[in-house]
Amino acid sequence: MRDAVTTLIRNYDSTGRYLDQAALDSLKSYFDTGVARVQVATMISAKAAEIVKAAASQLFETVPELIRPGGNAYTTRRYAACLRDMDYYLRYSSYALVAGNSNVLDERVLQGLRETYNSLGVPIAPTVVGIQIMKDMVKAKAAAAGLEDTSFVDQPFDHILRELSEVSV
Ligand SMILES: CCC1=C(C)/C(=C/C2=NC(=C\c3[nH]c(/C=C4\NC(=O)[C@H](C)[C@H]4CC)c(C)c3CCC(=O)O)/C(CCC(=O)O)=C2C)NC1=O
Repeated sequence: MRDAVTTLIRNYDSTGRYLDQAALDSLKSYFDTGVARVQVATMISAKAAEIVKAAASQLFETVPELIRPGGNAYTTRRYAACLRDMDYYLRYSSYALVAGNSNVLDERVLQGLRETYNSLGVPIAPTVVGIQIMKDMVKAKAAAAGLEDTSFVDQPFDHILRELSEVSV
């Protein structure tokens, strides 16, 4: 599992270089957003259950077939599995936010996920919608908490969205 700093050092070490201006600029931008990253992760930790519940409701309003007979989230067990998956995406996104790097998502969440979803018939497109809704909610809450620039919040969510969307096309 890597973060913004270890990834950078690893790259420079592999070619035996001292850190150059580009490296220092990249580190500076990571440290400049450091406190904000921790603030957003703290907010996510405190409101995770609320965010997952609200995002799932919005998803099921948008795609009601999911929870009707024949839908993939129909039955209590599958409904719970769906919310649990959304909680996974949110929790690991909060780790990736603090790390400033998406490696934790690749290693712990995305590896083998498409195969699992395909074999169980879990539809990717509405999963993407659900993650997008959580991203928008987290950004709105961060902005409401007074954060001026929430653009760094996009990174982990967009990473998952990109990786998942690749399979749906
Ligand atoms: C931490 C990393 C991690 C992830 C990401 C993960 C996902 C994951 N989701 C699963 C199932 C599932 N995932 C869903 C999710 C959904 N169905 C829908 O219609 C919606 C679109 C969507 C919710 C947004 C459902 C319903 C199942 C159960 C499918 C079944 O058993 O038939 C399964 C199969 C095993 C199980 O049911 O627990 C895995 C492994 N597991 C992990 O350990």
